Amino acid sequence: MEVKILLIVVQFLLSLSTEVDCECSGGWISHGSSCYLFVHQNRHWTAAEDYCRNFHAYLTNIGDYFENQFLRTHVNLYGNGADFWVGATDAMVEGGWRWMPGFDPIGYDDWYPGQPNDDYNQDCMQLCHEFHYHWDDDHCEESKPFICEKSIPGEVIG
Ligand SMILES: [Ca+2]
Ligand SMILES: [Ca+2]
Ligand SMILES: [Ca+2]
Repeated sequence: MEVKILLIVVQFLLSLSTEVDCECSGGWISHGSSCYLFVHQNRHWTAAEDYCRNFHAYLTNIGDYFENQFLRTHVNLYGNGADFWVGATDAMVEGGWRWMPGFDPIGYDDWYPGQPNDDYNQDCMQLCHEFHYHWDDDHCEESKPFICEKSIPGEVIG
């Protein structure tokens, strides 16, 4: 019962943050200085990146704790138990994780304990359901849902 009430409160807060937003177009959700699209279609990592680019967006870059918590809360409520691709890869240099497309090194991080483990060459980052949506590396050619992000015009990319 208490969990149910908590979920209702969280959903209410999420709906508030959506309602006050005048910047994001239909289907996109506002948080901070960005708009996010949670795409419930299975694509491999590169195809997911292409999909986001079609919207002048990119696979989400997670810059801080608050952005991470926003994304984790959302997929926890609405993710249907799926894993979600996000925008970092170490395909160029093993262990040299970068946010695409800007090649920005990872600052804040939220890897699940023991990850990234590069298990049989895992080079793409996901929010992993099994790991309570903390970060994990997985095989880029696997198909799964993903999250696009674009910065609100006039604001700095975060
Ligand atoms: Ca971001
Ligand atoms: Ca790797
Ligand atoms: Ca892994």
